[in-house]
Amino acid sequence: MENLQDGKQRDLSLNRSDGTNKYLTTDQGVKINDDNNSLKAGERGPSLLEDFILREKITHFDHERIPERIVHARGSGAHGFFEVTNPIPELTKAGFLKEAGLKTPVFARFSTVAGSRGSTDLARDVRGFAVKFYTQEGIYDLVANNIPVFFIQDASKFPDLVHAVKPEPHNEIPQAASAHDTFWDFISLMPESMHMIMWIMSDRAIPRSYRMMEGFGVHTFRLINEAGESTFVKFHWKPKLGTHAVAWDEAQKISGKNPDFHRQDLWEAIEMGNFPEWELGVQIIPEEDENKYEFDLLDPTKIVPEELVPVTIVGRMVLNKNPDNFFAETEQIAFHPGHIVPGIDFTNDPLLQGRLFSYTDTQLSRLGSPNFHEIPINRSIAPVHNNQRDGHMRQEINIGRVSYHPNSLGGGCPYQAKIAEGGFASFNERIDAHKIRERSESFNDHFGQARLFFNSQTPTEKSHIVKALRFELGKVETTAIRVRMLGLLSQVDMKLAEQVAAGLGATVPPVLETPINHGVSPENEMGKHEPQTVESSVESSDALSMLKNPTNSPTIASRKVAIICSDGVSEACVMNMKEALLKQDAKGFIVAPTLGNILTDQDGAIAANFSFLTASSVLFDAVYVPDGIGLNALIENDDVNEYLHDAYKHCKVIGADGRATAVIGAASFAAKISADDQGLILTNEAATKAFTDEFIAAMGQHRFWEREPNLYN
Ligand code: HDD
Repeated sequence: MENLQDGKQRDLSLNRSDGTNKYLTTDQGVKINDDNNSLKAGERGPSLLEDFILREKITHFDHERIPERIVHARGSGAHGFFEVTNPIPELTKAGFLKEAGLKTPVFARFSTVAGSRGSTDLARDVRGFAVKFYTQEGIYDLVANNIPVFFIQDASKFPDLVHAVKPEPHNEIPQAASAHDTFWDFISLMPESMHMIMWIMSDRAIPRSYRMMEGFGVHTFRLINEAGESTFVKFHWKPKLGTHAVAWDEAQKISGKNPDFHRQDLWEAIEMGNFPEWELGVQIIPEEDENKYEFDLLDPTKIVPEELVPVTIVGRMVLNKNPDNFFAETEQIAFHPGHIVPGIDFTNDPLLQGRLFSYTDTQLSRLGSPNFHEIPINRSIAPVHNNQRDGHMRQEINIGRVSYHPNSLGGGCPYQAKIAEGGFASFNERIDAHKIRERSESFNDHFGQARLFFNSQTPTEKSHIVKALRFELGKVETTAIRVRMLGLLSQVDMKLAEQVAAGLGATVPPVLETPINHGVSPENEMGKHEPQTVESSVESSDALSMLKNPTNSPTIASRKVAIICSDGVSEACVMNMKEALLKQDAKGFIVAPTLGNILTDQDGAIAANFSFLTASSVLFDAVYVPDGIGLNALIENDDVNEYLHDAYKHCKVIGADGRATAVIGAASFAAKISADDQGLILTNEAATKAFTDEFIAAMGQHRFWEREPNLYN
C-alpha cells in the first residue's frame, strides 16, 4: 500500500505474488512434482500428449508476448506521487490540483518513439513523458513529450509520419533512427514540421537521462472551474536536475556499450534513493486571449513563448518506487489523452482530437480486450460502477440481474452524478460551423517559430543542430530529398542551410519549391495554404535553449565518475574523491585493467567496480585519474587512452592530480589542451580539497562544449 497524505491509497499489493516459500504449481493450482522432465513413453521414448503440465507451460510461454506499442514501444517507468504546492482552485475544480499538500499516486513512463521494444535508449528521437494520475475522481493521463511541439498539425497525417520514420518496409532498416530516405522524404514535403525538426535536431533528442528532461503537454487544454468557466492551459514539467544532453557521438557509442542506459539510470537512481523530481507548471491563457497571438493556440506546431505567458508552478512529482514487474506494470500500462477528470477539458486542436480516438483503439489491439482498465496498473482508485459487461478476460464479477440504465429492478443504480456531485460535463463550447475538410489559415506559419527556436540557441547548440542535420541528411541517399530539405532550412535561417549544405557537398537551392501535396488538398495546393513565415513577436527565448535554460541548476547529484586506477594508485586520492562525490550525492566508480582488487600505494586493496572491458568512458559523466606509483601502466594502456580521448571529445570534465597529470600529458589530445579549458582540472598536488572542489564545481557545469569546433560561424 502506498501511504499518501490524503488518506486515499493505491493498493500496490493487488494481484501480487512473489512465490517465496511456496510450492511450484500449475495454473490450476496442482502441485508439481517434477518440473525438469516431460512425460515420456520409456526413458528414451517419445513425449506423451497427456502431459498437461508440459502443455500448459509451453502454451503459456508461446503466448507470453503481446504486440508492442505501435509507437513509443521502448520505454521505462516508475511509481511516485504528485503533490500540490500552489493550488489553483479558481481555475480548475480538479480535486488533485485544488488543495496544497494533497498527494496523488502516479505512474510515469518515458519512452522513445520510433524504435522497437528492444531498441537503444539513446536514439535521436522525441521522448515520451506520460504520467498517469490515480486521482480520487478517476484516472487523469497527461500523455506528453519532452518537446513542446509536434511534427504535424492534423491527426490524419500521423500514420504517414510514423510509416516514414519507422524502418523502411522492404528491408526493415534502420532501427530506431530517423536518418533515412523515407523520413526525410516525408518531412521535405511537410513544411509544417520545420519547427519540430529544429527541436529534434537539437540536443533535446539525446537526453543525458530521463530524469533530466522537460515534459510538455504540447496541445492547449482547458481548465474548468466550479462555475464552469474555461481557461486555456499548456502543461510543463521542469526537472529538478536541470535539462541536459549527451553528445551525438557519445549517444551512438552508448547505444553499443549499454543500450539500456536510460532505463538503468532511472532504475538505479530510484534504488539509490536519488528520487527523480519535476515541478508541474502551467501557462494560463484567459479565454478572451484566444486570438491575441500571431499563432493559433490550437496549432500543435506552436509554443506559447514563456516571455508572453510565464509558467506558474502548481506542484511537484517525485518518482520513488521502481516497478516490481516490468511487463505487468510498465508494459501493460495504458495511457490515453482522453482520460480526463472534471476540471480539465480538451480544445479543438485537430491533432488532439485524433489522439482522442487512437489511444483506446490501440489498447484494444495491444492488450487485447476492452477490459484493459481492470489490469492492476490501469485501475482507478475511484470506484468504478457501470453497465459495461463481459469481454475477454473480464475480472470483475458483477452481481445482480441489472446491466442497463435506466432501470427500476436495480433501484436505478448505478445512478448518474450531478455536476455538483462530481459528474463530468464537457465544456459548453459554442460551435456553429460548416462541415469542412480543411486546415485553418491560422495554421499557415511553418517557419516563424522554427526561426524563434533557432535564434534562441547558443552558438554551441546551433553548431550541434548543423551537425545533426549533416548526419541525418548525409544518410539520405536521394539527392532531391536533401536539396528539398536545404530549401526548407533556408526559410528558417540561410546560414544554417549553407552550413548544412557545406557538410553535404551541396548548395542551397535559390528558390523554395512549394512541395507538392504539402499536407493540403489539391484544390488548396497553390492557394491559401502556401507555407508562410510569420515573425514571432518574441525574438529569442532563453527557456528554449538547454544551455541558457533558467531552470538548470549546477547540481551533480546522481552523476557518475570513472576513477581510472591500476596497482600503485594513491589510496588517499581515491578516498578523497569518493568522499567528496558522496557528499554531493554523486558516485565514484573504480575502473581498472581487471576486476578484483587493485593494490594501493599503501599496500591496501581497493575493489574494482568495472574493468576497462566492462565499462566505457561514455557511461560516465567525468573521468578522474588519481596520483600513484607505476602510472606508466596507464600511460601505455590503449583502453585508458580511449577513455580519456572520448571524455575529451565529449567535452566532459577530466581531472588528474600529482603524478597522474603525466597520463593526461601523454593523451592523444594533449597538444590541443587550451589554458582556458575549465573542464580540465590538473594539479601537481595530490588528494587536496581544493582539487575535488574544483572538479565538482566543473562537473556542475555538465559539459565544456567550447572544446568543439563550431560549425555555425
Ligand atoms: Fe501518441 C503513444 C505522446 C501524437 C497515437 N503517444 C504515445 C505515448 C506518448 C505519446 C508519450 C506513449 C505512452 C506510453 O508510455 O504508453 N503522441 C504523444 C504526443 C503527441 C502524440 C505528445 C502529440 C502532441 N499519438 C499522437 C497522434 C496519434 C497518436 C497524433 C494518433 C492519431 N500514441 C498514439 C498511439 C500510442 C501512442 C498509437 C501507441 C501506444 C499507445 O498509444 O498506447 O495510440
